[in-house]
Amino acid sequence: MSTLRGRVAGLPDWDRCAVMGVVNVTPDSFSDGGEWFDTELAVKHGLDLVAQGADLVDVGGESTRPGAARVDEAEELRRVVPVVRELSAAGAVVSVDTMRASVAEQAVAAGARLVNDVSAGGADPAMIPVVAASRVPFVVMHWRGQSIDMNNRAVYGDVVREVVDELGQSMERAVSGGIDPERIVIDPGLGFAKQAGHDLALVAQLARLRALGRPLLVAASRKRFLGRVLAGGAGAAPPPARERDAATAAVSAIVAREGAWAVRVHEVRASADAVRVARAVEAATAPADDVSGTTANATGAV
Ligand code: PMM
Repeated sequence: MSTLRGRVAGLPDWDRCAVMGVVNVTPDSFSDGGEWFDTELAVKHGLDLVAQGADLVDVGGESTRPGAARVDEAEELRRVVPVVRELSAAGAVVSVDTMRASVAEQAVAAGARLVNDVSAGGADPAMIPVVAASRVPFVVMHWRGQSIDMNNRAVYGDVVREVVDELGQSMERAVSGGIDPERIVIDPGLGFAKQAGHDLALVAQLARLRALGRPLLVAASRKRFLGRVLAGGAGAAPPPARERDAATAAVSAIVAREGAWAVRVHEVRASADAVRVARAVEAATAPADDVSGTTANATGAV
């Protein structure tokens, strides 16, 4: 199955779906706004996520929630770089969540091993050359423009086909800009210029994104579509973002089983369990794999 997940040059091979824990060094993220808006607290939170089972820690200093305005460059650097430096020094595999080439460049200099740009290089023309020169892996996410008005762009005929086509174009732009294709990760961009039905269709048909031939990152954590699902009836109020973690872990199990390379989540523990269960089920399904320890225990109890 690891052939399904694929490998990303320059990063460890986790032999199961990896878990990327989120550290938002922001006062205003939709999911955990303000909680880690301090270098020391953010570093401690990142280390806690690693202790809970995060394989990577994604550090971001700019909220991308629908309607969010941009943060200025100096402020983003101030938020992100010290946290990346300290987490990297402590041995964490750190990714930087930024749309700015200058932030990506300084974060890589501070130890970041992956650049996660929700705009796939679309927001800053210097991003692709910087990533190509630094030879770190790059997340190419499906994006149709800045958060301030992205909901107006949530218009699709066949959402999966259009996301695959547009991701393919973004990948081509990255590769022709010098990024090694073996270092590219793709991401359907759940919630970015998408309504709940679009997000669900992308999760349901994740296998169609494999046509792009690169490992898949899925970031469903606490997003609006889960709020819609949990609300039940039309017009009912969705639970707050923080009450969507069990639903997030359910998505982690589903997409891990579908061959996702990684899930990006705020609450790590449950998704770390979910991807391990998915891996054990996968091993039990493939007779050639080693299933020792995943079947009945020594007493025969199940
Ligand atoms: N979503 C958010 C932020 N960064 N990065 C990737 N690759 N994919 C996503 O879907 C994504 C992202 C949304 O904000 P959050 O940090 O509060 O989840």
